[in-house]
This record gives sequence, structure tokens and C-alpha cells, in this order.
Amino acid sequence: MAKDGFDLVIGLGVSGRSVIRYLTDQGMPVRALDTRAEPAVLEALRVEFPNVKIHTGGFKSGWMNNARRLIVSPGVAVATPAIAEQVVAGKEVIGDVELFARAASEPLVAITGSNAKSTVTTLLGQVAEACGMNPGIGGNLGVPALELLDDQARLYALELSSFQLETTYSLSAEVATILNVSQDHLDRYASFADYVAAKQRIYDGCQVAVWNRDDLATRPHAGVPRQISFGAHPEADYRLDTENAQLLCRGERLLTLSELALTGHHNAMNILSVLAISDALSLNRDKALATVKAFTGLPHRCQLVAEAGGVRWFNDSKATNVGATLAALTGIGESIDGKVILIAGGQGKGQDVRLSICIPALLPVVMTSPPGPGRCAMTERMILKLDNRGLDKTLMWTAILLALAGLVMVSSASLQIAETRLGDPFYYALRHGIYLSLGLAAGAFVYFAVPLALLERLRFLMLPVAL
Ligand code: UMA
Ligand code: ADP
Repeated sequence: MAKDGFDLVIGLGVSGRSVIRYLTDQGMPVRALDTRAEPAVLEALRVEFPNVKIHTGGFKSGWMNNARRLIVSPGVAVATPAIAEQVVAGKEVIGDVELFARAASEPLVAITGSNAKSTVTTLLGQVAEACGMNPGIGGNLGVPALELLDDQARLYALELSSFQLETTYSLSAEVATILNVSQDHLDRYASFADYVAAKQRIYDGCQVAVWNRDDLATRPHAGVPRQISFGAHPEADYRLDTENAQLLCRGERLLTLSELALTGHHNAMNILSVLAISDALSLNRDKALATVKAFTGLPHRCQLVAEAGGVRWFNDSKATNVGATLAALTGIGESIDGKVILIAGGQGKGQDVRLSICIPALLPVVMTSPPGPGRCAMTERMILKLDNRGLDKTLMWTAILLALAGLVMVSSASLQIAETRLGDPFYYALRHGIYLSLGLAAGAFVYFAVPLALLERLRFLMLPVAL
């Protein structure tokens, strides 16, 4: 157990840094470690915290054994043997959100779900802002929870991942919600049930649970004092009336879907959840309605980025699991007559990536990286699957498919993966751009500089050369 009386921060990412800052500000003895040999922020940390001892390249057993408690970053699994053995030995193991929960004195809205967390947290923040609450908004969304602590804030809205919930014990949110649950992070959990159980921790000690009536895995346990549901289900308190394209609160019309800037079934769900939470907090309903109507969504979430030659291009690169992609495809499918090409990629995270719904307008799926060992069958409509070395071929196929399609949707985690693996979010985008430019330049050269008669003679050679 505790010997030297220091807190050991594990993981030197943005949340670890916020913990070091928070504890050192309070004059607490802190040490920190990272299992990477050279974490990107190491030098900056040494400058900012010259008195904090930092170890890199693994778990230092002496520090692990002697620390008073371990503050573990969300990206580091508590099941990691070096940490799990400390839990068994009885040491306190918590995360940054637990420290936040112990310190925050204003009401907290805690938001989780496999998808829509950032959208709902941001929109709720905008509603609270419009109502003069000066809310602190962050968590998994980006700004670490501890950096939100502010005497002026009258409300906090935290997006929480299952990873963060694993190391949080004192949340006791004013309002807690699980927006939806579908497969994600199964490379970290032993089973889907374990993943759902981590999400369910969000309801512990909350006053009001807002849950999705269409997704029973989001339903809170019996101990919650008050429950509000949303969904398309006839018994939902906040309901999408699909027949009349309107949103209702216990039978009373709130707005029609045509009044919203956002479209799609999934966005209607997101807006319902925000309205339900706002009412649970007694925020001004008129201001809430005005704010949700004007909301145009976050970048990279099913965002229309271009429209040319009858083809609409969507960036949905924040759809980092199958559930998100299905929701986006359904949403787009509702609003078009044409065809859809899905360009998907990223890490499989143990998901079953077969598309389980049939979108009549969905054309072949192009994948830019493998979905994970043993899980490669995406759909009977998938015509090819390429590995990481095949990015140039992907582009070629995409170009061919584009010629056939009426609408294109780009769904890829590559920005995030490029950022995580290579420190540059535009690494893959740049490569794609270079290949595209080369292709265009070659095409232009052939078109303008090569005589038509020669082209005609060479036409049989052209396809193999292009390949
Ligand atoms: N590290 C180790 N050992 C390990 C794993 C990681 O030492 O076994 C170290 C890494 O070398 C790195 C540090 O831990 O130096 C990174 O810590 P982290 O992965 O916990 O990431 P942070 O930078 O602290 O960011 C975290 C969240 N990251 C994760 O949950 C993976 C961020 O969510 C969040 O925005 C941030 O805290 C602020 O709260 C990101 C995320 O991808 C966006 N979340 C997942 C998701 O949304 O699906 C859950
Ligand atoms: P998260 O923060 O949970 O990753 P985001 O708000 O960033 O969620 O949205 C990520 C993606 O999830 C979007 O691009 C969209 O494809 C999908 N999505 C948005 N709302 C929903 C919903 N209600 N149900 C399922 N998927 C959704």
C-alpha cells in the first residue's frame, strides 16, 4: 500500500497532463509514467513540471508498488496486468473524471453512448449557453474534465467514454444518459456485455436518467429516482412521430422535422435527447427549441462537403464504428433517390463489420484498411477489400465507382488513425491528394498532348497501363 505518499499518473496524453496540473496546483506529490519510450509531449511536460519525476518506456514496478494511488488515463486499460495486480492488492485506482467528480460543485450532465456523444454534448452546451448557464463542456469530447473546473460555471456537460467510466466511482450526475449502444471497443472488453456494463456505470447515483426507448441496453437500473425516455417507440416520453414527421413531448408537439437544419433519423434522436435533458434541467424550452433548430452539426459527422456533377460528397470520418456508419447510411438513404458508395476504413476494434441492414441505394463498399483479424466479411455488396498498402488502388477503384454513382459518402477513421499513429491527421489525405493530382495530370497530358489517332491505336494498352 501507500508508502511514499505520491500519486502516480499513468499515461502522458492530454488527460494525464491535466491530472498532473491539477494535483501539482494543489501541492500534492505526483509522479508520472508512460509505457511509450518517447511520448510526444515529454519535453513539454518536463518544462511545465520540472519537479515531477517522469518515467517512460514501461511500468516502473517500484513506483507502482509505492504509489499512494494510481490515476490511470482512459487509453490505458485497468486490466493491464501491472495495474490489475495493484487493484488486487487494494490500491485505489481512479481516472481524471473521478477527480473531477470529487471536485465539481455544480450540477453535472453525464453523456455516453456508442455514438452521438459529441453531437449531443455540444448541442446541450449550446442550449445551456443560450440559457446563461456558462457551462463547462468537455470530457472525451476533447478538453479534459479537470480543465473545465471553473467558479463561474453553473453547469457541466461531460461526454464520457466507457474507458473513463471504468475508473469513475463518484459521478452522481444530475442527469445521466446512455444515448445508444452498439459494438465498439471490443478489442478492449472481454465481451459486449462488459462494454455495456461499463456504460451503465454512468447512472450510478444520478438524479435523472435519460434513456433511449428504442435501445433497451440503455435502460437504467431500478435505483434511479427519475427516468425520462426518448425514441420512436410509442411509449417514449420524447418521441419522434415518424408518420407526421414531428417531435413530441408526451403528446405535445415540440417542432416539425422540416424546422430543423439537421436531417436523418439519428439526428432526430439526438435532438430529442437534448430536449429531454434540457427539460430535466428546467432550462428554458423556447431557447432550447430555437437552439436545436439552428444547429447544423459538427464537422466530420455526416457533413456535406461538396456537390458536383450530380454527386454529393459526405465526410463522416468521425463514424468510428459500424453503428455510426449504419445510422449515417440510413439517414442519407432516407433523403436520396440515387446510389451510395461507402468508402470505409479504419481499425476493426473487434466489431462484426457485416452491414446488417440493407440500404437499397448502397453501392459497393470500398475499404481502405482491414477491419481486423478474422472479421473481414463486410457485406455481400462489398466488391473489394484492400490492405494498407493498397491505398493507390483504392483511389483507382473509387474513381471508377464514382462514375457509376449518384452520391458518394466517405466514411473513414483515417484522420484519427493518422493522428494517433503518425502524429499527422492529414498523412493519408495528403497521399490521396498526391495520387489524385498525378492521375489528373496524367489524364490532362493524354487528353491535350497525345493525338487522337495515336490514342485510338493504343486503346487496348491503356487499361493495363492505368492499372
Ligand atoms: N499509454 C500508455 N500505455 C498504454 C496506452 C497508452 O502509456 O497502454 C499512453 C500513451 O503513450 C499516451 C497516453 O497514454 O502518451 C495517451 O493517453 P490516452 O490514450 O488516455 O489519451 P489522452 O490524450 O489522455 O486522451 C483521452 C481520451 N483518449 C482515449 O480515451 C483513448 C480522449 O478521447 C479524450 O478526448 C481526452 O482524454 C480528454 O478527455 C479520444 C478517444 O479516442 C478522442 N476516445 C475514445 C473514443 O471516442 O472512441 C474512447
Ligand atoms: P461520438 O462522440 O459518440 O463518436 P459523434 O457525435 O461524434 O459521436 O458522431 C459520430 C458519428 O456517429 C456520426 O458521424 C454519425 O455517423 C453517427 N451518429 C450520430 N448520431 C447518431 C445516433 N443517434 N445513432 C447512431 N449513430 C449516430
